[in-house]
Amino acid sequence: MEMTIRWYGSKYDTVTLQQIRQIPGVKGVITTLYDTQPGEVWAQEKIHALKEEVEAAGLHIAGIESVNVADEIKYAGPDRDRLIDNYIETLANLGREDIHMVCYNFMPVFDWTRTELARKRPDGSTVLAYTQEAVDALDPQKLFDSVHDNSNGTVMPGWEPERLAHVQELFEKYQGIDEEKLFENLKYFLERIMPVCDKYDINMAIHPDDPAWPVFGLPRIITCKKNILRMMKMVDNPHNGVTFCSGSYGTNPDNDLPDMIRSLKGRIHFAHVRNLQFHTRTNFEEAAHLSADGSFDMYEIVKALIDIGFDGPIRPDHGRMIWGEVAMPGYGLYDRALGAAYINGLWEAIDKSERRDGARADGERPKWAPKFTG
Ligand code: CS2
Ligand code: MN
Repeated sequence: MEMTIRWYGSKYDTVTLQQIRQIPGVKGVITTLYDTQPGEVWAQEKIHALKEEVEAAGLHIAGIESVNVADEIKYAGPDRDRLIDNYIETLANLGREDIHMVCYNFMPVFDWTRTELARKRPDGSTVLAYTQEAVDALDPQKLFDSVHDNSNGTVMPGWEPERLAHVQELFEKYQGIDEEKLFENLKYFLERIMPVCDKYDINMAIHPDDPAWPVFGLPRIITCKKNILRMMKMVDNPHNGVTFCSGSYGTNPDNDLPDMIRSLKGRIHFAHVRNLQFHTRTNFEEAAHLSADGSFDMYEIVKALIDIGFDGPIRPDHGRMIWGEVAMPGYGLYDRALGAAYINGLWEAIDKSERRDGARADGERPKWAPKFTG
């Protein structure tokens, strides 16, 4: 695996590349052209400039999150072929710049949904949280307004004001789109983009729907093992893969995360590792990455990734807001840095104990030889 941090670009992120560079083990960022709209072609010069900026800071681009898919592709509107052509051109431009992993999602209208952006935890940190009751009591426009008003002056990914200014109209476009239709539209999209992915060796990594069930009556399909395996099979190309996001699949406690990871061997191109704390099945909040702070056994998640030989980029996901930081909710520096350090620690411990202790059951230890690196 390669430890990475998501970075929104110097114009949009409160975290700098120089800060990211100082997190132990981080050499790669996952980034995006945050000022492009879904459906637009990403110009190669713009990608190149972003790459140069990242490289000047001693880092590299380990992948893109996200090249967003236009709603019109998701609901199969009359303009979808032109929009897919644009997507293909964007992928080719990324490939020409030697970028080989693209995260995206296929959620109608909204990206992830949370009902609170700053729920206070007993230790005074604040986190993103979700209750079904709050969603049931709100209409989509109100939810959008509250996300917008509570994002510390930042634009939350997937909640772009330009697109969501017309929430009601967007909802109407999805009338008649059920799970089956959405699967069909995803298949159509994937079949059209696979040739360019093959040509430039681009791994597409679909992000799961978050939460992993329909919200506001909109269908959601990337939610569980059965559906994700159906998706892998329906376009059976290794470039058609997934982002394994523990916090998103984990919103449904019936999802056995280590088992899902094992069943996706070879098709996980990107991993988001984070923890949640459940109060009830539909009332949860995000937690520190540490197992003891939330509901998940993070050791088992990391172990499953190691067991399948996962070697793609991995990143801590949403962090808590701590130590007085003011940043995009979920995307401050401090708690994500703690998360990266923790995941790195788990990884090193599990990896070494499996490779070394497994091979040295007789108790022999490797020679103690601190490295001099000059
Ligand atoms: C999510 C998403 O992983 C995350 O941080 O909150 O915003 C994710 O980036 C998108 O769904 C990927 O397209
Ligand atoms: Mn995620």
